[in-house]
Amino acid sequence: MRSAFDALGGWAARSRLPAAAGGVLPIDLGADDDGDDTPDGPERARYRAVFISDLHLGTAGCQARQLLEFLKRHPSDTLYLVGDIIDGWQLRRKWFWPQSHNDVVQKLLRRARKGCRVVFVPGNHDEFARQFDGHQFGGIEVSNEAVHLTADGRRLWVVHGDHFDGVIQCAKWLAYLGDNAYELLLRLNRHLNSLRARLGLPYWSLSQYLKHKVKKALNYVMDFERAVAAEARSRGYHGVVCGHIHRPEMRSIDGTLYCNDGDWVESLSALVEHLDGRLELVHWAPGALPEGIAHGENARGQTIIGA
Ligand SMILES: [Mn+2]
Repeated sequence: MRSAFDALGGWAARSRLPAAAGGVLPIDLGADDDGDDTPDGPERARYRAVFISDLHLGTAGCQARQLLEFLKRHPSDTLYLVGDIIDGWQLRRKWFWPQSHNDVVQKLLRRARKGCRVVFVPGNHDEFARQFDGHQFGGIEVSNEAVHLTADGRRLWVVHGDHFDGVIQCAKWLAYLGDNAYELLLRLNRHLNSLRARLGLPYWSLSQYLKHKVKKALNYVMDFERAVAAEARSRGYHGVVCGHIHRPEMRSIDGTLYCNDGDWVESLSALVEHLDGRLELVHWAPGALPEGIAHGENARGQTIIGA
């Protein structure tokens, strides 16, 4: 459901929010030591590139601790932050900034300081950053769209993806719902699953259930994927890396590689490029879940690697 709400949120933001909020980022730049002893320098990198998006820092749904664990174990030469990193919309409504979210931001800045090239491609929830296209913050490059060249010579267009909402008609009915509805849904889902855990039942994702049940949402996803791949193809790229719809995917669409790195609200997924240029979608096992819940598959039935 995030996808569709998010999508419509994009329209809402463009229509009613000022383009440049101009707010000060709630980042504490104080401590340098995040307790991670693993050097992030290129000499120790296990991955050529890592792509993550839709962290939604500043919302209760963000799985910041899981993300920190993932980042510690996935050093890379280049790290792409493919949008919706800090949720400016939610922060404007209600201030929510726990220590773990601050730790993520510090970790990203630290990684940039240690020699990792960090590229931030803003999304619709952090569109305030789009005005800083071409600038740098603490070593993090801001770029409204980027091009990644893989080790095997493929040119990938890196973009958040919200600009494709406008060309997709199927999701218009969702305009009547909003971000708050999604937050409520996630909270409901958490309570439901803590109850299910106590009853010894496996994790069950309400929003994933709805996503699969609501045909229009599915149509939206398909249309989104095709639209993004088609645009990448028309621009002459071999493929595209995006986020936005919170649905991890890597497949060829009419000969163009479509990669969606997922999100850190539910999917806990990332796209990685190995040193030889091979791309892989990785699913982080939610280590914080109680015993007996993570059975090697995540909520979408995909095999988990990592952890
Ligand atoms: Mn988005």
